Amino acid sequence: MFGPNRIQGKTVLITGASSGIGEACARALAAHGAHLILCARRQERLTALQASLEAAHGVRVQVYRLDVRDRPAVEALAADLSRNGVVPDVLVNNAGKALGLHLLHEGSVEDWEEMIDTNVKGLLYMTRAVLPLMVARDSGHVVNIGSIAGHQVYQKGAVYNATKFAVRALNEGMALDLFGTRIRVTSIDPGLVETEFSRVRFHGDVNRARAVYEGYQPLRPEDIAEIVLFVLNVPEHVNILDLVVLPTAQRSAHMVHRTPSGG
Ligand code: NDP
Ligand code: 8X3
Repeated sequence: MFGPNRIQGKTVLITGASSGIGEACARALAAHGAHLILCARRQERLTALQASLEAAHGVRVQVYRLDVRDRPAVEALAADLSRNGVVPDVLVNNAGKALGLHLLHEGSVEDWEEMIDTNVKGLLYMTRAVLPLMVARDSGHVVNIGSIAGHQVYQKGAVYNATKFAVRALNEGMALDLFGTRIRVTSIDPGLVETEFSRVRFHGDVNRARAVYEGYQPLRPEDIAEIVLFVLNVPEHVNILDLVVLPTAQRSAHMVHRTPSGG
């Protein structure tokens, strides 16, 4: 991180903090003195993370077992924060997934619904619940985790692509609707990051998931966390609206340079 630490003492709410990019963001932010509100469905993972971050960094970490698709639960979380006088300085809308890789006419409607409900509606529920708290005090920062898949469509990915195109539209729309406020809005749009993402996409097929990351150096979740830190740490008059981040070996959603040595 460059310059002074502007993250220290801030309160950051992260969805999908039990794994991958969300977990890496939690670790990086805690190491820089941020207090955390961590949400995901696998509460036992969050509780372990909470204990280790509190012990290592002396920050406050609250955990919530939360399914972002559950609108009443999302609203209850915001009400709970409000009741306790907690206003997140930062909301990281990270929870998301791809499910399946199929031609549209062969795809699973259940997979489509889960992707749309999580990536689009869940992000909207969180934003609708938390943003009014930021607007009321005219400060805050929303970081949406989009994807290169929201810039370029690839075959068999249409529905995941559509959800990430939606995230890009919502990011832009949020920025416009917050015109005149001091609230910043950023989308971080990664290419291939080695997390549980592909294991989830292929419904637990670990061999197929591993193959996605073979023959090149994919991004690590820590790379994205470092970029989130950077984006949050720039001075208040600076807003990074949208940032596409790819592995050096990846030049588009369709082009990944793989070699036998994986170099
Ligand atoms: P992971 O599968 O490792 O992490 C996904 C996180 O989302 C988990 O913490 C999971 O927690 C949480 N999550 C999933 N469903 C829900 C839900 N209904 N409610 C609450 N939390 C949920 O994947 P990544 O870290 O890679 O993915 C994070 C984000 O990054 C996603 O939005 C993804 O689309 C995006 N992305 C990923 C890329 C990649 O190549 N990995 C590239 C570009 C973008 P739990 O299961 O405990 O609820
Ligand atoms: C995740 C990256 O290329 O699998 O958003 O869609 S990709």
